[in-house]
Amino acid sequence: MNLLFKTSSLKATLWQSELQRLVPDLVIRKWPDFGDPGEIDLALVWRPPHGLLKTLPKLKLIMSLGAGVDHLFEDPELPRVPVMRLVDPRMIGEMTEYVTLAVLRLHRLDLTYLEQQRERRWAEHIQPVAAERRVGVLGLGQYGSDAAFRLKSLGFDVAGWSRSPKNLPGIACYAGESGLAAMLARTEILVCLLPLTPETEGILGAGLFAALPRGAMIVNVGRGRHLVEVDLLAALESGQLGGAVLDVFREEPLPEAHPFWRHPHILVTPHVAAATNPLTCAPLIAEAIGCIRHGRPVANLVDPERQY
Ligand code: NDP
Ligand code: OXD
Repeated sequence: MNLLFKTSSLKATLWQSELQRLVPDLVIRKWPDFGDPGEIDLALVWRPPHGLLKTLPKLKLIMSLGAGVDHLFEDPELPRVPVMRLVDPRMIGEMTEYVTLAVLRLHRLDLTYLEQQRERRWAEHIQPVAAERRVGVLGLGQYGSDAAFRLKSLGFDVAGWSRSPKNLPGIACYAGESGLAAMLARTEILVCLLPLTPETEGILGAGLFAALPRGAMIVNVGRGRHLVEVDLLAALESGQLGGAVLDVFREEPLPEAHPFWRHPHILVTPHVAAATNPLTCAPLIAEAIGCIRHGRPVANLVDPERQY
């Protein structure tokens, strides 16, 4: 089988050696010089150029080099070929670490104390305990539910929102349009772990911020296009929002002149919440290739209608 491989990862060499070790007869064709498009059976890609995948007539499976698949569905010429995403427990654990740290930092007023330290100002603020802090998680899928359970185990008062109704022990679950307003009204720290789809793009905007209690804080680890950046700046300016931890951005890398870099109430990380790891993800790819070879159903296929 011939695999088209396109990545910008620093771990490309490790990816290739792991795939070759697990599937010795796999022919890995690295983009952009991948030879005859007519020979490609499988694609393992991150942000392929629009129109590339439709030039592969024998393509049987598109595999995302990440959990998200928005980088595939944004191609207007994406062929009607099954799309698989990575569901890796290691990545989920990393994300939960990131979200826990971000929520704890906001909960413990870290941004305020960092600002005070810069100004050498000694001032104490009232500190609620976790049980008195209401956290809301947008998206209760692989990542959102794991993060919600961990936050709950730390004592936070946790709610979550999804498209379909859920029943997760210890988590107040809300669903659909009507559920969103109810969850926002009780949320002091909001975590976005939604996939980016036409329905969720721009969800973190002025309307949503206004539905949160005054001074609420947000963590965005979904995608940059969930957030309306000017609305965040306005909400921080007016005091409607008290702070934000952001890992994903409309433009990545975040441009040097972007106001988020220097904003005293924003913490920026460079899209590192959960990194794709060749040692744990290559076995998932090898398993999918085995399924294609033997006509078995592939796990973690994406619904093309929902786009996640
Ligand atoms: P899943 O597909 O497992 O879960 C998605 C969740 O979002 C589901 O609960 C789903 O509801 C809910 N959802 C989707 N659309 C809507 C909607 N319109 N209204 C309400 N709820 C909705 O995704 P994952 O948890 O695996 O991943 C989530 C995202 O995390 C990825 O798509 C990616 O963008 C991001 N990510 C970011 C990383 C980083 O490093 N920053 C790393 C990895 C992922 P339902 O359950 O009802 O279907
Ligand atoms: C992913 C990501 O989707 O790293 O896996 O953002």
